[in-house]
Amino acid sequence: MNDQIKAYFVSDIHLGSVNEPNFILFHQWLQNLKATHLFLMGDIFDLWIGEHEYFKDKYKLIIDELIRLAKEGTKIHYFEGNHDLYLKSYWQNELGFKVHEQAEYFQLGKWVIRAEHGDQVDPEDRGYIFLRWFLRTRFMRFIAKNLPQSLVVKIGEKASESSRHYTSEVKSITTEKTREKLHIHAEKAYKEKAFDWLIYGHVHVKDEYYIQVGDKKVGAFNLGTWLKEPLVFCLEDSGGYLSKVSGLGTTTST
Ligand SMILES: [Mn+2]
Repeated sequence: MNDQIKAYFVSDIHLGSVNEPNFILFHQWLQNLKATHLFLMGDIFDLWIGEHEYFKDKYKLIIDELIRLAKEGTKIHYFEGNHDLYLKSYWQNELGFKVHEQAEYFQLGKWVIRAEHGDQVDPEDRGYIFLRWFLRTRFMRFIAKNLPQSLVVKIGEKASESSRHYTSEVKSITTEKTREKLHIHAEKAYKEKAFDWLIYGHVHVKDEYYIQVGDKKVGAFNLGTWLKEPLVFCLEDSGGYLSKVSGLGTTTST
């Protein structure tokens, strides 16, 4: 075992049924993955709420691969998105992965990483900020845990659908505006606490931005969404890059 890092970041896959091309692609990619770290950056599943059996059954193939990877030494982190919520009880307490609800910093080799889902990027999005707070109240956690599973799935699917419409609507009208907001967020976050890489998703807009700091450049990369293009971010000691996932788990530089 050497000290070299090979960390992968994926976001906004929005996995639905097991027959979907992206499900098969992601599953194959996991089967072939060799990584020191895997960061699931949120909205991996189009819907996952709490620890209901429905989700564990539906996504068993994916979970089995993640368990295998963890056993073989890959450190797995899962950031909650707005389609996958209340993950701690199952994903952290039972499976042993690290679950995060907001931005976190990591030291990976020589790099300092800031990672976050990205749903807190837009301070003007007051409707969503309220919803995010509301969904994480004790009351809503209680509801999600104690309602019958079939009802949780039904309500969740409706909410997931409107959230996806909301996201794509807000973002498609204003891709340029979205990019602007991402860049403002990156600059602001850097001033609060320095990092070498900022990795996020949520807005469904692939973006590679560099903050100029003296004579060095700091990367702020948005992973976009697998609904448009199956991208992963790979970080090694030599640097980081976005790469496209194609069949049989191979990745190619973009
Ligand atoms: Mn999201």
